[in-house]
Amino acid sequence: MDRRGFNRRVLLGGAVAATSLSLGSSEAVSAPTPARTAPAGGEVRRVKMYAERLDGGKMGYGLEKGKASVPGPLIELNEGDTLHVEFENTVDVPVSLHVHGLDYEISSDGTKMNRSDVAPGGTRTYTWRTHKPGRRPDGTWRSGSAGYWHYHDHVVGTEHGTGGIRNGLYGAVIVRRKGDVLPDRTHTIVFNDMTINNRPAHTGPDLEATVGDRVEIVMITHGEYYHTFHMHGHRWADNRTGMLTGPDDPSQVIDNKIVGPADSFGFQVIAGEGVGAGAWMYHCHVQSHSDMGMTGMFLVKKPDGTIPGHEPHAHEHGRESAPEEREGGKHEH
Ligand SMILES: [Cu+2]
Repeated sequence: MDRRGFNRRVLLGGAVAATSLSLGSSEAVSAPTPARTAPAGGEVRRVKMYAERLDGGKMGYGLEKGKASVPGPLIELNEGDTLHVEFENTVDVPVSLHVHGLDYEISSDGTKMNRSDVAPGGTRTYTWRTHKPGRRPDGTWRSGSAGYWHYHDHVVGTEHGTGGIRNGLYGAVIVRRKGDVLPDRTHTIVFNDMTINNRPAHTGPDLEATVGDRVEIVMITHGEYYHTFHMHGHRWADNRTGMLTGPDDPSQVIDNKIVGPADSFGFQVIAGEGVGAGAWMYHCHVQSHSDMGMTGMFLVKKPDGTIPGHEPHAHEHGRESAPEEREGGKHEH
């Protein structure tokens, strides 16, 4: 639609329709129905979580025995929710669960300092709470829990969990605010030392989508180095949700973000919006890091399933097949 047509719609009072049309312009990649949004929180939920040893010296968290993955399972909450994590340690050294960004009492800290780690074969319930934003009695504003956070071990190897994190004991936590737009699919990408999700160099993980899908990325960093996360053909807002709230939102729109150990952020993109299907790279933009293999593909398919110009596996020099790891790197639901 040209600008004149757009203005006419606004003048005719079709503000809602015009707004949704303007997002998609004349391209066939916008969602045809209003985005789904997060409900109000306030639920009390329980999950079982296991720490397990994996092949290749790795360790992982899982929601079922024998199903541990690197990264661990994606935990999604709404502001006001409480989560009780009944955690079982199936490995032969103490392991813990330590979360960033959420509310927890010291007994759920997951450190040796306060004996909140779990001995081999033991179990412990960690309780994570979240809260809505609001005004304190003194008039100052208290932020809500909503954000892209993460959890990790804090005791394997050293009292800071350096060995646990290095071996794969980490995962993503998303806390949503009522009204936050929900994605079609969420992927967790962790730059951990010189790996992505503890995978061999040059092996992704690859993220698959169809043009028009609303794809959410949670990006976490661990290890010793700084990195820059870059994605080809897609941009996001550098704010809590990674999305602009409207035309006056002052957040900077970026396609590259510098990150360091224990940082986390997230965003949503409409796959192929304005650019179409393709094998879009994402990678660390520290040049030596990308050259050493900190790179993967955002594989955006046409509705017929094809990707123009992309020969499957053509870019995968020396790629090792590791289907169980590929599964672990994705959280599709
Ligand atoms: Cu890097």
